[in-house]
Parts: sequence; C-alpha cells; structure tokens
Amino acid sequence: PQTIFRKDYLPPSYLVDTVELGFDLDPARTIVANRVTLRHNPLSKSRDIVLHGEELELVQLRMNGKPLQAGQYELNGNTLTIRKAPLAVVLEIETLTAPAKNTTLSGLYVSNGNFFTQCEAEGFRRITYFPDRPDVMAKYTVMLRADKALYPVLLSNGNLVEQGELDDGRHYAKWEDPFKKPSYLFALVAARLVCQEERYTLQSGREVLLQVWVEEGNLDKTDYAMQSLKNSIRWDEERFGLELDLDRFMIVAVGDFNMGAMENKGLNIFNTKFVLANPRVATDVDYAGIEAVVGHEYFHNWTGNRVTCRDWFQLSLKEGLTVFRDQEFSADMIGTDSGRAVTRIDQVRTLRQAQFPEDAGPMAHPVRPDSFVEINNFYTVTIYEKGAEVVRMYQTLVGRDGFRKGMDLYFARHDGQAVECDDFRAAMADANGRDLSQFERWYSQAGTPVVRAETRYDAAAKTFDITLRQHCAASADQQQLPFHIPVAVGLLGADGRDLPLKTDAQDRQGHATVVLELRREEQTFRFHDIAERPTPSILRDFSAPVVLEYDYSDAELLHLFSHDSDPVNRWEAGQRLAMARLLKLTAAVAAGAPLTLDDTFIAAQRALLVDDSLDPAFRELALILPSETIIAERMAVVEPQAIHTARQFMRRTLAAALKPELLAQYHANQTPGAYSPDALSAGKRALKNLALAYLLIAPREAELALARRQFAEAGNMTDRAAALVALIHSGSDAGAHLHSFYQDFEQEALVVDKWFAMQAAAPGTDVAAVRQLMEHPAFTLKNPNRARSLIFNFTNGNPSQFHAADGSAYEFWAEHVIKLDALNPQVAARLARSMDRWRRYTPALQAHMQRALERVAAHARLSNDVLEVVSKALA
Ligand code: B3K
Ligand code: ZN
Repeated sequence: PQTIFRKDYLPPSYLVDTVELGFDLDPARTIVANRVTLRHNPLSKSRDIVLHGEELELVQLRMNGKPLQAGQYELNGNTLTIRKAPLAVVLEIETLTAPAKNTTLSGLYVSNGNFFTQCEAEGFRRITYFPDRPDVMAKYTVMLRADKALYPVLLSNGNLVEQGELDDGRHYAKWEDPFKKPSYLFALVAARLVCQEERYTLQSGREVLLQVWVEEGNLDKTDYAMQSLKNSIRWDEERFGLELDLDRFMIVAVGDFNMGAMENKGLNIFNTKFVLANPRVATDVDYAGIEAVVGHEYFHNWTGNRVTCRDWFQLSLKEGLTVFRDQEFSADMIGTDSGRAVTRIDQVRTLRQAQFPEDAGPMAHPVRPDSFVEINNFYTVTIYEKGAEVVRMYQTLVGRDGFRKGMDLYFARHDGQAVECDDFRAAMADANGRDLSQFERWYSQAGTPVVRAETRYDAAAKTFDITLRQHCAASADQQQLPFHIPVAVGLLGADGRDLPLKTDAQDRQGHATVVLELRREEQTFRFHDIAERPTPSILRDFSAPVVLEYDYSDAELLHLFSHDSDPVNRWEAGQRLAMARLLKLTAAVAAGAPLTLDDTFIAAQRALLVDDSLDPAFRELALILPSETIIAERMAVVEPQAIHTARQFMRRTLAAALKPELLAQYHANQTPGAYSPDALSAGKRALKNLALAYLLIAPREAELALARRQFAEAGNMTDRAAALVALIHSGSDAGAHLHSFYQDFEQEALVVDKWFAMQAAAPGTDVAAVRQLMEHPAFTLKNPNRARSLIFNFTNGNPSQFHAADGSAYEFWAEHVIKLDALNPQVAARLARSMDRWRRYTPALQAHMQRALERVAAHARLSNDVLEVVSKALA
C-alpha cells in the first residue's frame, strides 16, 4: 500500500462550483446521476481532472455535453483522469452501486432496510466519481427518488425545496444546501422513520426547525437528544457568538455505524448509542455521551463545516477544536466549579488510558501527522483528545477572553475556506499579540513530554524555586525540540490553604495559581515572600498533556489529597498514592512476597469517602484506583496477571477496611423519586454504585441481598446495570440475573450491547466464554456496536483474560481481525490496535502476540486499514 505524505500536498487542478446529484434508490442497484461544473484552478499547473471512485460501475461519462469514449479518459484503479481538459467543464457521470452489499458502512449503505450515507473521510467516492478531497468545496443540489411505502422519508443536506409523487409508487424530494461544502459532508437518508420535531427561536429571533429522526419504536427515547441540541445551539451563541446558519437542523439515528456520529451539513447522522435514551434503557454515562456527541456534531457546523480542513493531515484542526468545544459545553452545562473539575478528571483519565499509550506505541503520530496509509486509521485519541488538549493550552495561555478573540479572528479570516492547523495558531497569536511559533511543536512532534520538577526552599530569603526540565523521547524519524508548556502551579501552606503567589513576572501577583511558561529544556521559576516550606501543587487542572515527575513524599501527597483547592490535583494526589502502592504490590505478587496495604492510605481513602463537603461525583473518581492498563504503562515489563492480582488485593483490602463507611454511603446516596440525569444525581448514583461494587467484592448474604434488591427494584438503567455488574464481579452465580436482564431487554439493541459488554469485561470471563457468547443468537459481527460490545470489551477491557498465559485469546483476536476485515475494514483496524503495546509484555506473552500479529499480516486479502496497523506493530 501507498503512504501519503503531507509534504506532497498540491492544490486541486480543478475547482467545483456546483454538484447536482440524482439518486434512484434501490438496495441492489442504485443509479447515481452526477452533474458537476468544474473550472480550472489558477493555483494549479495541471490541466488534468482527477476524480476518485471506488466500487462503482461507470455507466456513462459526458463532458460538456458529449459522451467520452474509453480512450478519452483513464480509469486506473480508483482514479479517473481526464487529461488536458478545457478551462470550464461540465461533467455528467452516471454510476451504479449496490448499497445492500456494502458492509463497510462507508459510502451509501443499507441498515435495517433503510438507506444511509457516511462520507468522511473518503466515502463520497463510493457514491460517485468526484475530486473527493476536503479542499474542493461546492454547492450541492440533491434529487432523491425511492419507493414511497418502503422509504417514506427522504432527507439530504440543507433545505427541502420540492417533493412529490412519481409513477410506480415512487416519490421524490429535492434538497438544496445553500452553503459550499466539501464532499465528506454530503449525506442522504431514505428510510421508514419518525421524528420528534420542534420550532426553536434563536437569540436573533430567527426561527428554526429541529428534528430528531428514529425508528418508530424509539420515539420515546428522543427527548434528551433534542434537549441537548437546543442547549448546544444556545451555548454556541453565548460562548462563541456562533449562530445556526440553516433553517432546519436534523439528527438521524442509525443502528449500524462505524463511529459515534457524523456532522453532515444540516443532517447529522448518529449512532443510535448517542441519540436514544430514556431512564429504563440508558445509563448516566449514556446520557452524558449523548449530550457530548450532540454538542460535538452541532459545534462542527462552525468548526469543521464553515471552516474546514485543507487536507486530512489537518484533521485535528476540526476534531481537536470541536472536542475542546464539546468538553467546555458539557462542563458549562453542569455549571459548578466542582462539576467542571469532574469532567476534567474524566478527560485526564481518557488521556492516560488511551492517548499516552498510543503516543508511546507503534501508531504514535503528531497531532498533525506527516504521513498515513489509510486516513481512517487516524481518527485517533491523539487527533481528538490530545488535539483538544492542544486547543485548551491556547486558552490557558491567552485566557478565556483571548481565546474568544482568537476564535473570532479565525472565523473572520477563514469562513468558507479549507485551512490548516497553522492558520488557527496564527489567529490565536495575532488576536492576542502573542508569539506562538514554538507552540507549533505540539502539532509536529509526537510523544508525551515528561516534565521533571525539582524545588528548593530558602528559608532565609523566603524564596521557593521550582525548576522544570522537559524531555520527550525522540521517535525514530524525529529529533524532539522543547515544547512551549503551560504549567499551572499553586503552593499550599501547612494549613492546607493556597499561598498568595509573587513571581518575577509582574502580572497575576497575589493569585493562588500562576501559569508558568516552560519553553526551554530547563527553567527555574522563583516565588517570593514564602514564609514556610510549601507543598507544591504542579500542573493544576492538568494544564498540559504531559507526564509530571516530582518526588513527592507520602506526607505531601496526603496533604494535597486532603486540601488542594485544585480538584484535579487533589484527585491526582490520590492517584499517585495509589499508584506507588499498586506498583509495589504488583512486584510483590510477581515475587511471591506477602501483600500488605498501609493504614495511612486506608485512612486517607476513608476520610475522602465520608467527606460530605465534597461532591459525590468527585469522591467516586477519587476512589477509583488507576486501571490495569494505566498501571501497565508504568511497568518496564508488563505482567497482566500480577497487576490484576495486586489491584484486586487493594480493592479487597479497602472494601474490608471501609465496610461500614461504604454501607453508609450506599444508603446516603440514594436518589429516590423520578430519574434525572443531572450531574448531582448522577454523581450520587456513581458513588453509591462504587460503594456497592466494593461491598460485593467478598460478599456475605447481606451484601448480595442489597445488590439483588437494587437489581430488582431499580427505577433506571444506571442502577440496574450497576447491580448486575457488581453481582457478576462478586463471583457468586449471576446467571439468573443475566438471564432475566436479557429477557427484559431483548428488544433493546443498545441494552443487549450492554449485556454482552458487561460479561466480556468481567475478570471471570475467559476466551472460551467469549467464544460461547458469540454463539448467542443476538450476536453478529456485522453490527459494529455489537461486535465492539463483546470483542473489544474483552480485548481492551479485560486484560487479565486477554493476556492468558497460553496465548489463546491472541489467537481469538487474530481470527476476528481477519473475519471483521472481510466485512468492515475500519472496525477491524480498530480491533487490530488491541495489540499495539505487545512489545512491553513478558517474553512468553510477546512470543504469542508476535505469532498472532504475523498470522494476521500473512493473511492474503487484508485491507490497507488492517495492514497499516499490523505492519507498524511488527516493524
Ligand atoms: N467527523 C466524524 C468522523 C467520521 C470518520 C469516519 N471514518 C465524527 C466526529 O468527529 O464528529
Ligand atoms: Zn468530530
């Protein structure tokens, strides 16, 4: 396969002004008539028109009214080239495609009898021949024709301008999108669906139509998505002055979808998982996911659609920025500082769980990659979550108002354009009169920087010095230069309160937190008038996506864990206390030494658990131990079983020591009355269910009864699922509960996914049990949600079983990467990545993993998607 390089970018030879698409929809044989007007791009020296096309049957091609014969164009693999074309061209292209056979879920496909499209990144070329690249922006008109009884609803981007009847029971609808857009934002839906709709008045007074389209039985699950959409619209007006630019905004839910959702102009298509919710079927986490994803796709309308990417190397320009926006949206929706901190802690956990490992593994890439084989492999946590961290750092550096100024300038300069990450950085710099040239390295250098801190207190001079030293492991092809790193710092006095800070810099004197800007490899920052040796709270609010190393004593960490005014670092202190012990325990397990847990740690956990002045949501997060994956990242040689045993020992010991307190919290955090997904109630449920999980680690009859009762009487899915998971993990037989849960929810696909997922991730589920679950009639590899629920939750969420000593689960992995690849390369390539970190395991496990990787790599007909992942892993 061919590697594509960012440095090879050339502007398109031809630009497209208008696209008129006609669809005669038929699952077996859809006819697509495409009339495109093109004109030569003065920025290009080439006069060749290059069109992309995949899996299409070309029926007819006409240029400026005349049919083109075979010799007048070249059809080479997936490109169609017309050489030495006139300056102005009208192409009429007729193609055939078979949506029902399209199992890739890219392009035009059928899901549960309905038609949907997914065009990002390169799906439009599976619909018609086109210069399918994001810097070609055009106006689209779309005519849809289909059987009226089977597909009563015909949707596309923009405004409905005409509809009517045709012969043979068919009907049509014509849609016009008033805005220029790249082809990846095209969408159509032809389906039997119903909608919840609402007229909504924008702050300007303009009225818009909002719709959420779902299958008929799901109309009772659309309220939260609609509410989230209205909140998103309002938030973008208030926070960024950005208004919905269409008269109509539609969300459509589909059960078969590769990702979370897609921001097609005016016609967002969503995985059902991020639309459908009511208390009976959806958990608090699902509700939060819906709010975030509805917000995310809506915010793309400006950051992505109005201003889009010049090429796919710039993907984080829209994704990092839009994730940052949806993070801020979710935080603002909670509204309190402590609620905001809880969302921030969740973001840090995601980074450590998934992004840091990616950045240290074979698929590591900069936020703006320099090359790729398959762009679909680059919709990663680095592009999304690290990209969001990079955007967040601008806000940390220039402040909230400065960030808004930068956004305003970005839109003033680039509305309607396809631009680069550098353009965003320039807007931030220019709007704030800041030199952000060094900041560019966050886009060009891969890897997680390590910041090592050392401190020195001078009692006589009353100064406190913090020396920060940064380094980032050089990757194979890159020499790393120092990053521009905002390091937010506070100093705690012995009483636990923040000391007012006086630094050499003149601004922000007397504040509790200052942002130090680390630009060189090593820098020392001095604080004045410090009357006592303080405890430093470094990297507050996780002000940069780095690993902070500082030789904290236990006493300092306990001090921060009890007092830090910055909730993120307060949580972090607890994680450090736990991690140090978990690493020691893991070593002890490996060495066969006795396992112990100190009373100091237990007492700190107890104090936090019962501290009613703290949000339940915060307490829950503070009590969750670092995951097995995060522990593994800290070990030189990973022994998954030892990690699991060590962590389980810590959990069991805490559960035994804190039993009365856990029980009290379990009862104190009940949420009687009607279910509400608000943050406070969700936090109470989270803490209560964490307590329940602990109580069920070594349960006696009383604890089992508690869980059984919660399972039976729960008024919402959060509590019901949590009780079931606790029962499964307790080791007592949960078979009957699993059975009744399935019976109750077998009609709810998303709940059946949960049913598979909770079994897949249970430490008692080995690969044989997973194979058996695959025999269940409800299991299918063809539905991505279902495949992920069982297979991914096993390979990524059940490390002690996935890494079984005999390598049997790796064989299972290889088999299913290959099977999935034949159906859906994008999903298969995600699964392929479960093996990214294989070189870090014990030699015996490595040998098994290598064999499994080689088995996949040797398979005859692999997609580029999977090939890129496994060859990089083996390289
Ligand atoms: N932009 C889409 C990504 C779809 C890519 C599919 N390979 C989802 C999102 O980030 O909003
Ligand atoms: Zn996005």
